[in-house]
Amino acid sequence: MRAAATDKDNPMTTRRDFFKLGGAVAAASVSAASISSAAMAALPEIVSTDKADTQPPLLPPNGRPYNPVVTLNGWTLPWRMKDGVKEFHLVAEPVVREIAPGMKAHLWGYNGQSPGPTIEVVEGDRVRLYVTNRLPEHTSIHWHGQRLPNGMDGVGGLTQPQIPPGKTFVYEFTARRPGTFMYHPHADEMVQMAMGMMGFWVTHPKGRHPLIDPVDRDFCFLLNAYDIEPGAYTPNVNTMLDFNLWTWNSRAFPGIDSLNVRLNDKVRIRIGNLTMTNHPIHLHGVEFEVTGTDGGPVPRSARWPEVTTDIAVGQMRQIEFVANEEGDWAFHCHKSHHVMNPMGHGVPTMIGVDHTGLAKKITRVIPDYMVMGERGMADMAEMEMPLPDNTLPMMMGQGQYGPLEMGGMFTVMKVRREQKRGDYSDPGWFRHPPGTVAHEVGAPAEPMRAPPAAAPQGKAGDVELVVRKPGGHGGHH
Ligand SMILES: [Cu+2]
Repeated sequence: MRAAATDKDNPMTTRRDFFKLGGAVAAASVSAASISSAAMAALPEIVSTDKADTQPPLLPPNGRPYNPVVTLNGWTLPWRMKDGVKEFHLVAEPVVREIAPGMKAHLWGYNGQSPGPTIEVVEGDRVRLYVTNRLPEHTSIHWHGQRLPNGMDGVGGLTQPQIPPGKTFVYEFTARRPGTFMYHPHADEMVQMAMGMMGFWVTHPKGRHPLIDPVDRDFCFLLNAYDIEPGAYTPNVNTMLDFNLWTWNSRAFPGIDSLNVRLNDKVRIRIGNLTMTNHPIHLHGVEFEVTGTDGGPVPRSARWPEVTTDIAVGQMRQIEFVANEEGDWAFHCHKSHHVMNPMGHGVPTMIGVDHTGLAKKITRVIPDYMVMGERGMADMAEMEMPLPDNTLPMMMGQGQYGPLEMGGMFTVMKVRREQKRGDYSDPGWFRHPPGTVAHEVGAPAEPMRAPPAAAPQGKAGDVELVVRKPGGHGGHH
């Protein structure tokens, strides 16, 4: 695994050599300090996972109480309380992430997975974060959105020396502002974020907050994107825009778990965008309000109802609503190419093209030739096409009524009356009350047509035309 992830290693040599010069000078003067190997023994235990399942919320074993979040296809990092300080240990390392059943990616992440574990603390907590670098190149961690001493901001070269491979640095600050944050490297960013290095951070309010309501369910995830050629395992890190895997927490539908909710629960969903483009995130069934961003809670007077909210690059949004409609509600990015898995590109539009005869001629040369897309692309969801190893069909996912024709940034919010408080398990498909599902009716009768209007003058079909030529004057005076 390690070897596969280091194939982008060579171009880094120059930068690493540069670090060797700069690091020694900088280390003495900054607050993020290297830890000696003797001190390593005293570090918090490394907790990691190789699973891509949604883990149950981590109830705080100590410190101020709070209502924990649920990370979609992720987990929360346990901490060690030491002299009143919450100590976390993050390990930056190559990981294997299942993007969806049938496809694994060789990514970089933290503590066994990409994204890394969610960090949950409480407003006012003193937080100490050890970061061990097991990558083949240097790294750093920026704590996006936090108020902290400048030397803890994690911008390699600017506020600290880079963390060299094999070394452990420590960050320490007080979580001053409650809200929705994330962490990611500020070192060789294009490569390290394209490889999946990122994680969520939630600072819960201490006690009641005038702008932060208690909720029954609190979900979080990051938007990310990869360019992994069908059959390959490692992302192309130079891709600027044309990604082929649009993911939530490094999972593509149907690999993204559903958000399982009890009827009438108050629900908060926190989302951060670390892709290279914006994502209009759309929830069916209810209206929501954006109650906060990475800048903090939104004043109540500035909230309005929405069913879609656009999340720009580097932004975070938290949405809230009461889940008072039962059902299986789609929840997805509204860019239609972002609810697709690979192979959707470079195919000409064939809708309306009659292939009859043509296909027959081609099959004389290519026996298993198959016409795709002359009636749209929906047939592809039903097709069992031979795929290269380790990729996903472009549309997949099965619902109770057939193929969902979705991939990428799509999942379902399942709202159920019988779901128990605190139960996040999947209740299965919604059982619709009789008579409430769209259904076929008998063959339509001949459409009613209005009788042809009697033309007052001239023959029927005589139409007066106004002809305009490009660049010229109107042809009718
Ligand atoms: Cu999108």
